[in-house]
Amino acid sequence: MEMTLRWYGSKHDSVTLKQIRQIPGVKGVITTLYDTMPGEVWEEADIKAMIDEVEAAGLKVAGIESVNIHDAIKIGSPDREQYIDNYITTLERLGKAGIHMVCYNFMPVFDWTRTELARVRPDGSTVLAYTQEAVDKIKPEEMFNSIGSDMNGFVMPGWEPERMARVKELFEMYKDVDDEKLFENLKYFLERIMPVCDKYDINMAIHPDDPAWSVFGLPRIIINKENILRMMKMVDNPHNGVTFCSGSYGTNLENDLPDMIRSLKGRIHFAHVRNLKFNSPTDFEEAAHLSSDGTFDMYEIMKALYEIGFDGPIRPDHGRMIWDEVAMPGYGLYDRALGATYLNGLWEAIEKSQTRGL
Ligand code: CS2
Ligand code: MN
Repeated sequence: MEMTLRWYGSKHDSVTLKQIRQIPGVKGVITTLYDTMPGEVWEEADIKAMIDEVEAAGLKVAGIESVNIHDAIKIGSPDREQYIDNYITTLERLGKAGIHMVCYNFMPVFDWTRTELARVRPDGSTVLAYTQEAVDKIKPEEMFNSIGSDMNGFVMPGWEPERMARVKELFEMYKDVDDEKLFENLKYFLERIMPVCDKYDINMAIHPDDPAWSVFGLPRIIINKENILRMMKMVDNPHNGVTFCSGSYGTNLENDLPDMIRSLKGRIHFAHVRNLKFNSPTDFEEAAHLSSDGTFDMYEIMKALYEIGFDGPIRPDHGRMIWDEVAMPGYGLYDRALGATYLNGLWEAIEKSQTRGL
């Protein structure tokens, strides 16, 4: 595996490349062109500038999170052709620039959903949290207002105010899209992009829906082992793979994370590893990465990744806000650096115990 950190670019991130380079074992970043909109073609010069900036800091761009998918593609409306063509051009340009992993998601309307961005834990740290009870009480268009003020002045990807202003309209556009239709539209999209992925060896890594169930009655398909295996089979190409995000699949306690990892051997192209602490099956918060701080056995997750021979980029996912840091919720430096170090420690121990036959 290749340890990385997500970076939002010098214009948007409170964390610098210099700081990232000083985290032991972190050699690369996962980034994107944050000023582009879904559906736009990425300019070659912008891609080059992004790579040059990262390389000048002694790091590499280990992959893109995300090249976002235009709603027309998810809805399957006639204008999707143009947006798929644009997506293909962007992939072609990324491939030519030496980028081989692209993360994306296929969630309608909302990207990840949380009901609190700064829940205070007993140690005084603050974390992102979710309760189904809170979601059940509000309308989708109120979602942004309820968390917008907790963003510490940052604009969070997936929660851009311009997009949230259109929530009602977006719901209307998705009204005829159910799970089956969404699967069909995903298949159509993947079939169209696989040739360019084959040509430039680009691994597509779909991010799970978060939480891993339907919110506000919207269809959600990338939620469990059955559905993800269906997706692998429906477009059976090694470039059609997944981002294994423990904190997203893990929102559903019925998902057996190490078992899912083993069943996806060869198709996990990117990993997000974080822990959650459940207070009840529908109330969870994003704990520190350490197993004992949350509900998941992080050793078993890392061991499963090791055993399937996972060699792609991996990153700690959302961190807690600690030591008075002011940053984008989930994306401060300190707790993610601790997370990276902990995951590196687990990996070294697993590797040595296996290679030394202990
Ligand atoms: C991420 C997602 O911050 C997060 O929760 O894991 O927003 C992820 O980047 C997208 O869903 C991937 O397209
Ligand atoms: Mn994730």
